[in-house]
Amino acid sequence: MTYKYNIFFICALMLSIIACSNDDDDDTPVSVPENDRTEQQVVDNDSLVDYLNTHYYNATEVNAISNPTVADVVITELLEGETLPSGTALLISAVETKTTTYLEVDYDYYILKIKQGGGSNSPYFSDSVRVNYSGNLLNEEIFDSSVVPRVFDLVNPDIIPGWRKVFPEFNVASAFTTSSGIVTFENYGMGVMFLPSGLGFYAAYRSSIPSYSNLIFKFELYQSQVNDHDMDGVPSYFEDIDNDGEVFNDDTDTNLFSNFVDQDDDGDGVLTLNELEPTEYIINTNLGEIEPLLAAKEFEISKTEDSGIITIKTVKIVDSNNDGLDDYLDENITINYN
Ligand SMILES: [Ca+2]
Ligand SMILES: [Ca+2]
Ligand SMILES: [Ca+2]
Ligand SMILES: [Ca+2]
Repeated sequence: MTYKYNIFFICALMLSIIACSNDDDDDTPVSVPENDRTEQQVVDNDSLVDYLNTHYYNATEVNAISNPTVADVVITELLEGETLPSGTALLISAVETKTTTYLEVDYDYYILKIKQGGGSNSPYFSDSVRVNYSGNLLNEEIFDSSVVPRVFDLVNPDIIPGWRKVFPEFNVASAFTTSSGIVTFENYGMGVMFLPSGLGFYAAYRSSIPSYSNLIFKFELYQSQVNDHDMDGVPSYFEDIDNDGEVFNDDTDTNLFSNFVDQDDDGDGVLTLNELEPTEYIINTNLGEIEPLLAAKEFEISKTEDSGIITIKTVKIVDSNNDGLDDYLDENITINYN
């Protein structure tokens, strides 16, 4: 487990350097006046549904591949009067329709799920993910794609909200192998997302992406890593207090730092990390001991292994006065557990 995470971090660091240099081209977003989101969603959804009704993909061919890649999925327009070629599926009958509320507007978006992914976990919306992807507009123009797998923090401001909605619907790879420095992933999540502009870049204009563009991303989801952005012991996905799948709008102490980047969430002077109950587990695997199951609001903050002895440190959220408000969010409780 430790080995896997180390690999992840090293690659994440390397890839973020590559990613940064790639982003230096003339792709700076330009703002234009924003359309009404509800009206724009109607227009966008009409375009998306029309696209899904008039395009098909090579279903039989792709489904026969055990680890299909972005390049294997071919979407083709069904011309007027043409019959659907055998071995293909019309997108409208192959996609799952999803709905979400974002910035108080209800959005429909569509997922073509080709492989669920065989790994045991799915990313949380605030995790970092390692993916391969190719993004194009409805006119087929590819505006961005990864040459090698890239790592993205899904709550980075540059990341579109649609990615936070879609990746948690898939599982990561079941395994990976490394040979001559090349990492190969097995049985990863794979699909295509069809997003309205409101879950994309919306009004922002880039050289290759006009304002209000609906976006299509083909992707392969390899790995994910739970983020705790402020390192306060509470994972970022758990700092979404209103449970709307976004972390930017939760600020318990209204100090303008959202909880996921606030180390003292209730502003009571005791750091969140100190308002959590710490536990250390020592597991001697040489004696056949196994790792404990953690409580519902207990999170691992470190894990080390040495000669078969595993040491796990956790923190647990507590509500010491049982008023339904956890201590780290309760400014009237200031117990310091450290
Ligand atoms: Ca939220
Ligand atoms: Ca705050
Ligand atoms: Ca926090
Ligand atoms: Ca408190």
